[in-house]
Amino acid sequence: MSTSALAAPAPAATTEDEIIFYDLLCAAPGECWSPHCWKTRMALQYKGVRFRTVWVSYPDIKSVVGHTQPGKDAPTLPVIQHGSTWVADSWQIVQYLEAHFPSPPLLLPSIQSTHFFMCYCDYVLNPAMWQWIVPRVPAFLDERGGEYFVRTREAMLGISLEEAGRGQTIYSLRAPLAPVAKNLKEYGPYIAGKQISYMDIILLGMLQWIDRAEHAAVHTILGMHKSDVGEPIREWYDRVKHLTVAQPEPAESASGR
Ligand SMILES: N[C@@H](CCC(=O)N[C@@H](CS)C(=O)NCC(=O)O)C(=O)O
Repeated sequence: MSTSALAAPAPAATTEDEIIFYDLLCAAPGECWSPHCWKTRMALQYKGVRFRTVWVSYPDIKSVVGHTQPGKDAPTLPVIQHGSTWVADSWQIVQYLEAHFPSPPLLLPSIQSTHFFMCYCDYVLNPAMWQWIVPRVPAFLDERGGEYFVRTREAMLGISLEEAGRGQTIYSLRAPLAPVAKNLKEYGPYIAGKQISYMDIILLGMLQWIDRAEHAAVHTILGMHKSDVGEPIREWYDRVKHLTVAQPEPAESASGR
């Protein structure tokens, strides 16, 4: 595991038994939206780790946590700080949490299968809906975050976000979700089998992002694999949705500048 255990220039006040979680700000204060940050938030909550959130707007990520990702032009969140240790990237973070807070376990049934599922979501599910979601993101971001998002994504795409989204529908997720539905039907009730695991959290993180963009779209997705024997994705969602209930905690903004 290669955690970014780097010395911080000015660490926020923290203790060995509390984690500081750097999450992405949006227009609704104290509400998580990013799929990757949701993964970390749900993992912290599921493991019962004591943590406090520092909300960071997109344009402030570099100044707040850039030191955890040396050489990266556009560093990313989530990042956590545990005492003097900083860990960047949701995948590194869950491995750190598993090592330091092993119970209840999340990397089930194995780290390799969890990694495979994460890659499936990152390289297949996410790209299948990215052009659908991208024009919907600025509407729920804070003003500075929204400006940053439009500028950087339009530069990346070479076209406007509206053009990128033209003709896209959430039904683009139907085919790539079919293996998940089939697997749930054969081996559920959870994605990894009999127990909740990080795989459930990964997919839930993506659905939380979609929910923030367009609430009705999640319901469309949940019904996509309906058959005469049931609705495996909806039934799974009803079983795991409680993991997304954000726990109350004192919050602090790093970007109220
Ligand atoms: N592989 C990273 C990806 C994280 C990521 O892409 N985060 C986005 C927000 S969802 C970000 O911080 N982007 C910063 C930017 O685009 O400037 C992880 O799993 O943590």
